[in-house]
This record gives sequence, structure tokens and C-alpha cells, in this order.
Amino acid sequence: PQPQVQPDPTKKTLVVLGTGWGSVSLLKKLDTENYNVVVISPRNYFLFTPLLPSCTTGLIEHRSIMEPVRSIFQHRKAAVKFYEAEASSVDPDRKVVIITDNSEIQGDTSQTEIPYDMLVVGVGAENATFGIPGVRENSCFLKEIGDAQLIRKKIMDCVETAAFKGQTEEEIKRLLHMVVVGGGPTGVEFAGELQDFFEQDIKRLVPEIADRCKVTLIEALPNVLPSFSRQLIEYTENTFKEEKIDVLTKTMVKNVSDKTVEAVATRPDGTKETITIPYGLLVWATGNAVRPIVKDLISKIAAQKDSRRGLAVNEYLVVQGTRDIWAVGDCAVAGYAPTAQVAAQEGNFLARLFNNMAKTEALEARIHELSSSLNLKPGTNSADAAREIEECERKLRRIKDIKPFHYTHQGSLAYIGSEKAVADVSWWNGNIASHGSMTYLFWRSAYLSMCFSTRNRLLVSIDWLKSKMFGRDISRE
Ligand code: FAD
Ligand code: UQ2
Repeated sequence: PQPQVQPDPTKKTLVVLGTGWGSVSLLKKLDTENYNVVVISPRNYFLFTPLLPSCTTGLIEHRSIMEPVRSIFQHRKAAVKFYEAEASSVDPDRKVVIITDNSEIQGDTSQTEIPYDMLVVGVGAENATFGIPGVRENSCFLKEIGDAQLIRKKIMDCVETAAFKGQTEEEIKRLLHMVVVGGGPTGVEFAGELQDFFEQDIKRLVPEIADRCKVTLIEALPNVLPSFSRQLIEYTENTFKEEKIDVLTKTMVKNVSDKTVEAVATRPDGTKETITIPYGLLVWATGNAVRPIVKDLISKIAAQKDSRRGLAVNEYLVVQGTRDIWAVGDCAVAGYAPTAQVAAQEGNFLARLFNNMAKTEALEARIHELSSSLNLKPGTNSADAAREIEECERKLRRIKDIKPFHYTHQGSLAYIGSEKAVADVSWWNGNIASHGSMTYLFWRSAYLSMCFSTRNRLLVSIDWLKSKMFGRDISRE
């Protein structure tokens, strides 16, 4: 049977903003027949961000880690509406979202209003630049597919330009100097992948310049991977030393031009020194900033006046100061780190909550119906009706007793290059720290198992095999 396409007036309209970790985890587990579900996102696919660093060197092809959202909805009993658009503002009083189609091709309408009964905000975050001059103009971010494609292209452009006849030695060194700012998992994984690329492919294919390739990681804090245990931080820093990746810790970038990074380094004796670093490619991976749509919503809710880092939510992920808006993932402030692991658990929680709310309403309606029939014509069926009411009430009590959201940290993983990884895995009450080549195999299988679909798992496996057999594809497209 065809799924129902027209909205059902007896059901509430649930509008979900975003198609990232939080929103898609919710949609995957939601019984969509309970609501008129409308999904709004400028991106018509889910992106498996943990493998994005591998796309920058062509180890993995970008389409292998994307899953179209329309194929997620195709086998649902009830149709889910998807609009490829950006939510540009929310009016919590009128309960509408204003959406804009900002894509290249537009029809005769590109802005409209979507009314909601319930709204889930899962729009993620933007890249933070801390207002440092020149960052937005000169560096690459690493958050979306387009970013990874741009980096892949630029790496090869730097290599080919460095190999150009008659290039001066100084210019070759600058072009082949790849600077990564931010020592979190994203920066570390990218630096590791990049060094692998130079070692495994550029050395073989462009040997004349390969010895000048250099990766430098800049971090403002005293060490990289601040969320990992001491032992793994040291292991990572030592591995980077062996791989010849320079790590500049306690170094703050102050200014960026098209060819240089200016930074202030704090020396072990506490003195400060300004250094100028010439680069060919600069990748900026320093964390999150609040999106305009979230700022807009914050400004419209009195209870959010002190929110700076996102939408403050309560223990049921309800946006404080509202009754019918929830927030998940990087745009929500619930006291957890901005990770996929948190966003996914929050999305799963909301799916359970909404499925329960629908069941509760159905049971309450049934109780109401039965008791009014009892009052109208008491008679032969009254014992049955009374029994069913009791049954419904018992179910209701069980369902209504939904516990607040509680995050369970399962662990942290990061690839650090040269077929080594680090892992902090939570195990009952303890923590297991492991590193090295076996951990790399664990990293690979864990990421494979967390991929969105079997299709993605197959594509990623084929990419790994392809790169193993033939090396990475260095065509610059
Ligand atoms: P996102 O997944 O970013 O999704 C946001 C969605 O909202 C997107 O679909 C976007 O298009 C959409 N959107 C944006 N603006 C609007 C708008 N105005 N209206 C409607 N929709 C909008 N975390 C881990 O736990 N483990 C890892 O290994 C890991 N690796 C990472 C590697 C990289 C390179 C990056 C960038 C992040 C990594 N993370 C990792 C972090 C993780 O990806 C984020 O925490 C996670 O994506 C947050 O989920 P989210 O749903 O809040 O946002
Ligand atoms: C993670 C991540 C998630 C997760 C988990 C991890 C991509 C969806 C659990 C961490 C993985 C660990 C510790 C290995 C355990 C393996 C499995 C398959 C549970 O990194 O981000 O987001 O859920």
C-alpha cells in the first residue's frame, strides 16, 4: 500500500530540523505513523563524520560515508515529508518555522512557513574561529563533505605546484607545509591521515619533492587529545614524533594571511615568542560556534537569556522556557561534550519519548471512550469495559514512568596515523586504555559497525581494500 501522503489532521505535526547525528538517530527509531513528520535540512543526506578525515586524502571516497535521508524514509508505513531547506527562523509564539531554499536551483517559491505542534532542533554547530583575523578567508574547515573535497583538491594542487619546474626551494617548502590548527580528535586524525598519504603515496608517485612534505599540528593547550587519558596522550605525542609530525603545543594562533600563520608560543620557561609559519594548506579544526538559527531562537525565549553555547535543555531535552521544543546534539547544552556519541543517544532518547507520548495519548483516549460508554449504557458489557480500563491504566502507569535522559559514555577512539590508533573504552566501572596496531584494527571494526547502513559498510570496506591494493587516487578533480 502507498504510504499516506496528506497530513492526518488527527495527528500532531512533528518538525525535525537537521539530518545529522541527533536528528537521524531520532528518525531511525521513531514510529512515524504516530505523527505528521516533517524534516527540514539543507543537506538531503546523513554524513558519518568520524570517517571524514579519511576522505581528505582519498583513502575513502566521500559518497561512501553519505546516506540519502529519503532512502531512510522509503519503507515507512507513514510518509515522512522532507524539504531541502535551511530553517532561517522560528516563531515560538505562532509555532511556525520559516524555511528558505538556499540551493543553486530555485523554483517560483523559495521561502515558506512550516507550522508545528512539536519541534526538534538538531542543527549542529558552526566552526569556531574565535574572531582571529584571516581564518575564515584563508583556511579550510573539516565539517562537511565539501570541506573534505576541497582539502583533497588543495593537497594535490600544493604537490603539483611544488613540483613545477624552477620552483624555488623556499617556495617548495612552503607549498608542502600542511598546518593543522586544533589538537582534538579531528585535528589529530587529519594530521595522521595526511602523513600516511605522504608516506604511502606521494613518496612513491612524486619522489622528487616527497622529502619536503611536512605536517605541523598547532594546539593552544599543553597537550593534544585533552579528552583522552594521560597515557594515550603521551603515546600519541610520541607516535607523532616518530612519524615526523611536528606538534606545537601551548601555541596560540593570532593572525592568518594567505601564506603564513602568525602564532605566539609559550616556552617551557614561561617566556612568549611570536613565530611566523609559512604554509601551503591550513586546516582549522578548533571546535564549535553557535549557528544563527539557534541564536535567533535563544533571543526569542526569555528563559534562554544566559545561553551562550547553545539551547539550554532540561533532563528530558526540552528547551528551557518552552513546552514543545526539544534540542539534540551540538546545538543543545545538556552538560555533555559535543560528540556524535552524545547526539546519537539524545536522538534515541527522544524517539523513545515520542513513541511513548503517542501510546499514552492513545491509551488515554481509549479510557475516555470506555468510561463514557459505561456511563451511557451500563449493562452486560460493563464488566469487560471496567476490566479494559484497568488494563489501560496499568499500561499507562508503566509507560508514563519514563526516566530522564542519561548519557552513557562508551569510550573514545582516534586514529593517529601509521596504522596505529588510541582507544579509551569504558568497561563496567573501569576504563581500558589501549593503543597501537591491534587498536587500529579495533578502530576500523568499531567505525565500520557504527556506519549508518550495510551499504555504507560495504562501500567503506571496498575503499579500504582498493587503497590497500592500488594506493590512493591522486587525480586532482
Ligand atoms: P550534525 O551532525 O552536524 O548535523 C546538523 C544537521 O543540521 C546537518 O544535517 C545540517 O545540514 C543541518 N542544518 C544546519 N543548519 C540548519 C538549518 N538552519 N536548518 C536546518 N538544518 C540545518 N564525534 C564522535 O563522537 N566521534 C568521532 O569520531 C567524531 N569524529 C568527528 C570528525 C569530524 C571531522 C567532525 C567534524 C566531527 C566529529 N565528531 C565525532 C563530532 C560529531 O560529528 C558531532 O558531535 C555530531 O555531528 C553532532 O551531531 P548533530 O546532530 O548535533 O549535528
Ligand atoms: C564513538 C562514536 C559513537 C558511539 C561510540 C563511540 C563515532 C555513534 C560508542 C565509541 C566507540 C567505542 C568505545 C567502541 C565500542 C564499539 C561499539 C561498536 C559500541 O566513537 O562516534 O557515535 O556510539
